[in-house]
Amino acid sequence: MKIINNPSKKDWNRILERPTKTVDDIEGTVNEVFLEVQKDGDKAIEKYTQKFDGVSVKDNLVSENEITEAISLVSDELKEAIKVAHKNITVFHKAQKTEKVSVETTNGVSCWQEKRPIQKVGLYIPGGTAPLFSTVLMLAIPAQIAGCKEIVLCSPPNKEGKIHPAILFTANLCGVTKIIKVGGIQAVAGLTFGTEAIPQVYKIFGPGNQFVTVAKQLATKYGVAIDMPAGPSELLVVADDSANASYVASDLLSQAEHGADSQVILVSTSKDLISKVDKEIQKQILDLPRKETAQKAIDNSKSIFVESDEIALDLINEYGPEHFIICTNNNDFYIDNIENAGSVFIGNYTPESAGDYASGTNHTLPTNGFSKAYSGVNLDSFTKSITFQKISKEGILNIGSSIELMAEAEGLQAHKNAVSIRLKDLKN
Ligand code: HSO
Ligand code: ZN
Repeated sequence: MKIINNPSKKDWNRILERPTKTVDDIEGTVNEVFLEVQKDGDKAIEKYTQKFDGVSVKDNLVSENEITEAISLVSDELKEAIKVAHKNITVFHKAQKTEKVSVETTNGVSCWQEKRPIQKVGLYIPGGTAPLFSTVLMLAIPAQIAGCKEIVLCSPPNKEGKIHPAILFTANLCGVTKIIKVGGIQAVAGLTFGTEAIPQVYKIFGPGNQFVTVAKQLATKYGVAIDMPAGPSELLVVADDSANASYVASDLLSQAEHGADSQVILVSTSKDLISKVDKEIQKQILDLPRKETAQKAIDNSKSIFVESDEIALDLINEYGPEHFIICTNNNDFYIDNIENAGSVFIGNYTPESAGDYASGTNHTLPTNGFSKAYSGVNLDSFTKSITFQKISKEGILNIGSSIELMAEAEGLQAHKNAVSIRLKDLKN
């Protein structure tokens, strides 16, 4: 990792810059696939699955038989582990349910707010080098708790035209209503327009490569909501001499192995810790099966020495990490004052992997500084709030003249009339 010593504030932005890629050339392809899926439906889906995934899939709906087969292929040990995670994620997300909010703002004027599930949601689970069945838990569990009626999961088929058994096992465990073997841009386009095989949905969730990310953005132009703009994984650790350097190194590597474009940052008030962590990374990385990927990410990553916790905090809030690990003598200072982070992990025994899999929190989180304005996926991501109001005769007498005056002042006579006509009756 590159070591940066006490950088001045004006350099923070440059130092903390994320590895970016250009999307210009992708947009053309995404547009083309969208237009074709909109026009030709499943025929276009089949064509692009052949083209991008290199496999011919005639019937892309996963059958009961395929699910039964997948269940038999997952080891009992792994099934148990997934169930432990399932339980904790369920407990945490069920606890996020809120009561209806109801108040009488003025005598006779009742207002309330209630949440309703988004009826149809699409969950995208990437294929590729790591089959992220844990992401199925993170998306399908809150969708089910929220009460979404249609939960459609799309994931790309491998060269044998199959989805990884652990993904199918987990989807089945979490009450996914339809599983479709389709990935990439064509999956997002299918969920956006609907085809005979793929239901149209109101909101699309889940991570993916750049193509999926750009496709999700295009989906919003057609009126489909998305969870958040996605980007490569990030982790920022703040640690001092109270931290265990080998634990810190293991955490940094855990995010680095996601992709060459992952970004991991260590911020510390201790030069000694920085050098210990660096040595540990070099040692631990040798044993990783994904060491090449991790090394590329580490090459782009930074250790930043700062002189105080206050400066560290400032810098971290400026960056807004997706994952933030705190391992210092002063943990409460960071806990109380962190403004921008997707998910926070505290102390020597809270590895980020815990939140990735099994502690109960969600791992679908805002990257690329979006933690300044976005929340990670949570129960509310699968609901929307509806407001209600009921006004009595007394209520309209109480607020009617204010409405009349405001409507008049905005030049909206019909608005005023809707109140005046009632007040006149009530006053007679
Ligand atoms: N850290 C990833 C999630 C993940 N990790 C899935 C392992 N499996 C993005 O938050
Ligand atoms: Zn991870």
